Amino acid sequence: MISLLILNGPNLNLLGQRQPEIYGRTTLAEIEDMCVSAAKERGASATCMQSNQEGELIEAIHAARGLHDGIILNAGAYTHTSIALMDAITSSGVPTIELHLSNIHAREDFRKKSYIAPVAVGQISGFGAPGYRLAITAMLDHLASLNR
Ligand code: CA2
Repeated sequence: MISLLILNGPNLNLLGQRQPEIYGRTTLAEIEDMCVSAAKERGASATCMQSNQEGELIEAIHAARGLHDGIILNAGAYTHTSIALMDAITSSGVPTIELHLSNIHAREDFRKKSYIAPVAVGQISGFGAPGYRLAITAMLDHLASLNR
C-alpha cells in the first residue's frame, strides 16, 4: 500500500484559531483527519506530523526514506528561508509536493521565494484546506505515473 507523509511546519498547529481570513477556519486536526480519509478512499495510507522545529522536520524527511512513498509538505515560513529543508528533500529522494493554504505568490514579496519549489514535484498554493486533498490526488497520480 502506498504510504504518504503529511508534514506541517511552524505555527500550523494554530490553524483555525487565528488569522482565519488568510488561513481559513479548519483546524490542523480536521485537516489531518481529512488527509487520512482521502488517502484511505484512494487505497493509500497517510501519516501526519507537525513540528515547530526545523530540525524535527529535517529528521522526519530523512526518516521518510524507505518508510513513505511521498511527502506532502507545508513547511510554513521555513519555505522561504530553509536551505536545510531543501537539502533534506534532495537527500531523502522521496517525491515531495509543496503545499500552502494561501497563495504565496499573491502575498508579500518575501513569500514568493521558495527553497522547496526547485526540489519538489510541484506546488499547490492558494486552495485552503482542500488543497491537501488535491495534493494527495496529485501525489498518487505522480507515483502511479512513475510505475508505468
Ligand atoms: O499559506 C501557507 O500555508 C503558509 O505556508 C503558511 C505560513 C506562511 O509563513 C507561509 O508563507 C504560507 C504561516 C503559517 C502560520 O499559520 C498560522 C495559522 C493560524 C494563525 C496564525 C498562523
